[in-house]
Amino acid sequence: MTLEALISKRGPIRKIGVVGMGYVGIPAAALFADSPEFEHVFGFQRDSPSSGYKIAMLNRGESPLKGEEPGLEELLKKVVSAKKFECTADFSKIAEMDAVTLSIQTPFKNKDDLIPDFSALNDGIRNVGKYLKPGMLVVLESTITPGTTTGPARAMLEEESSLVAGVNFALAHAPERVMVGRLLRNIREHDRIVGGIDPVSTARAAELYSPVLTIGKVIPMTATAAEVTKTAENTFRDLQIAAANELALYCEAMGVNFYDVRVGVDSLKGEGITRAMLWPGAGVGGHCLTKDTYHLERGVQQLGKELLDYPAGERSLFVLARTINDFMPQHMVRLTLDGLARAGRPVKGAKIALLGWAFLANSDDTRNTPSEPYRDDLLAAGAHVSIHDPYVEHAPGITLTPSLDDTIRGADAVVVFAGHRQYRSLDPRQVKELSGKKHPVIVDGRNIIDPDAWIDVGFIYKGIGRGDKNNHPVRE
Ligand code: SAJ
Repeated sequence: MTLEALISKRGPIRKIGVVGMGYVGIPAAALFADSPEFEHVFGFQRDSPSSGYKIAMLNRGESPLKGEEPGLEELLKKVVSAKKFECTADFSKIAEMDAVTLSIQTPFKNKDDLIPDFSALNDGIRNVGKYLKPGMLVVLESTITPGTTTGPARAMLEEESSLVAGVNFALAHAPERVMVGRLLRNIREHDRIVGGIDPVSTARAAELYSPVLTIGKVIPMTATAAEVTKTAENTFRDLQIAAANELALYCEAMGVNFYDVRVGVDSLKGEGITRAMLWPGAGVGGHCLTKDTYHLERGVQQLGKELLDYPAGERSLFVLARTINDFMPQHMVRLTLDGLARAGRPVKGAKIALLGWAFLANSDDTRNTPSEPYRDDLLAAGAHVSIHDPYVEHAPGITLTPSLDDTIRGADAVVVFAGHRQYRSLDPRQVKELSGKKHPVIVDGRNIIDPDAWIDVGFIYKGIGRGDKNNHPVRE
């Protein structure tokens, strides 16, 4: 019997399994359960010491996710009390499902070798394979290296089930595009890339996702194209940021205000001509842009092998973009040292007030924060670094100073790393007073400081992209 016949024999998708109760799987399961088209949803979660607690919480309709997620808790309570969703560690129930999605994280083992750790995802895939039945649909939602769905994932599912993908079961990749803080909205409103290993799998996966989309629409393609889309969308964002960072460094070297140039370049609009220039800054953090470029690179190395035609000996533009973005915290060190030198202050023993540990403005997310390499370099240079962040109470390996005044008190340099709204209203006079210095240094990594207001009260100003101000006369 063909896959199409197996699927039509099974009829419309009614029972759905979601493997991995994390920030992607939980809202996805709740939205599937809330759709009248579907009968029942199981959330599959390993009863492990670190995350087994989620099972009981979810079955009480409570969300184990930290941070605000508008609408999620209410939705969970609704679908649990309607008995349309339940969480279980009993993976054998997968055998009763019509469709199973896997939303399991794929972090990198360590920041240096950038090899992804697929072990948790592979465990999930093997667990699904063990209970796979003819006519079922399996969808991978995790961010994966292009070639994973049609390669290792397919192989593990076939090995565990003795079934054949595309013949006995459907297989697809539908990458998640959610942002913490707007999980439900993103799933409902973002267009959904749906890539099957064959057209029948793509169609079945489109049937699974269409009911949860409100303004978003399904964009069908092959599984590998879907993997490339997900990694490329972040690679391109990282590239755009790197281009802005490089131009900002050039502007500083040429004594030019980057932000004037940006307005100028942006003015060439119309007839579809846009430059979409993003913003330079103290660096690029987070768990998306810092990794997805390397997934894409590994994909082309594995899938493209000798087939890739590229300028001989040249390294990837995308990897160079990563290098430029990762250079920005070092540039912030340079701006700080130049400022201290102008103030006649050796860096050894200097006090640095580091404002912002989160990687994103007005967020508590500290993953891969660019503040960390900056802080490490300043400590290595013999400075004292006190760290403040209004959204972060604690982070591994560092001590945060809760009070902004205490952080600034006695500082030789105040360095803005995150564009938190609280820092936009800093008063230069008060900060100078608190510093107790004749010429304290202010380094602006996120373009939120007005240079003249601080220079006028005696600060030594340094700002990313501000070649017009970085060598200003010091006000006595
Ligand atoms: N950044 C800059 N200049 C910019 C924009 C960002 O330096 O012009 C820095 C930020 O300070 C931050 C880092 O880059 O350190 C990442 O910022 P981000 O706005 O890209 O935030 P992320 O990392 O959370 O990106 C996520 C991604 N979403 C998913 O992977 C589902 C990304 O694809 C989205 O474009 C982005 O959110 C978004 O638009 O909110």
